[in-house]
Amino acid sequence: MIDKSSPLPLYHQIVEKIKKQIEQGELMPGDTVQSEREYAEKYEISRMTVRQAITQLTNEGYLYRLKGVGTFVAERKIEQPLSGLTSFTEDMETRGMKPSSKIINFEIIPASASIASQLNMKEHSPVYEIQRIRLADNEPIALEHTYISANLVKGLTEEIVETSLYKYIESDSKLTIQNATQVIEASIANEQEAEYLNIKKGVPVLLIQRNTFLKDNQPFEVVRSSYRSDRYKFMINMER
Ligand code: 16G
Repeated sequence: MIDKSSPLPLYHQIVEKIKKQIEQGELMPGDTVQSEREYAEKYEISRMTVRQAITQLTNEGYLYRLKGVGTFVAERKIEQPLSGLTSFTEDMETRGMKPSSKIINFEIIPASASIASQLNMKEHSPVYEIQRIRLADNEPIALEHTYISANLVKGLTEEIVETSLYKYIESDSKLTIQNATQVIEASIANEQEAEYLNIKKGVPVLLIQRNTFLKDNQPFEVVRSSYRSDRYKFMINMER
């Protein structure tokens, strides 16, 4: 119930109540939430207070609004820890989700000056250029644009990159993936991202660039990925 004598603001109590209903599965992804008027009547509070709560839940990604249709419970975001150098396949399997990939492009091309310098190779050396949509439980989560040094990683095929690139590199190629640097920026979906990720053009996406190294600091991979910001968030533990 709502406790009007509590020092906690009323809108905050509504926020907590709806969050609890979502966490306990009483409200499921895709469910419609009650209208402002219904909540206001139920709890005998003003519609303004309800609106404030719904706005906060929308901003936090728990709910989403469809103009003229209603307010719905959003899918839960995948929370990705930023510790440990893991692959998409490993990340999804750890959560009990089924990873898969759709290949948009797979070819060997001569490296551009920028890619060559990041991969520590001569310009025009051969690199695999791979574009994949990464899916979790058949839902598109990220669009990855990968360059792999073809001098270091040999024998890659389209079939292999439909599953796990890292597994192939470590198990079949017997190379050791050691470390990576990763930069995360905010961006907005362009036409291609919108189409492949099943989102609207112009909505926020998380842009990630990973440069990955084998042992002895040999760069083998440059990846630019766009992650759906409505389905993905990053988490980091900090110590002091
Ligand atoms: C992750 C990596 C990507 C790597 C891929 C390998 C990020 C931002 N990117 O998606 O750099 O190429 O895993 O996944 O984490 P795979 O082994 O499943 O092909």
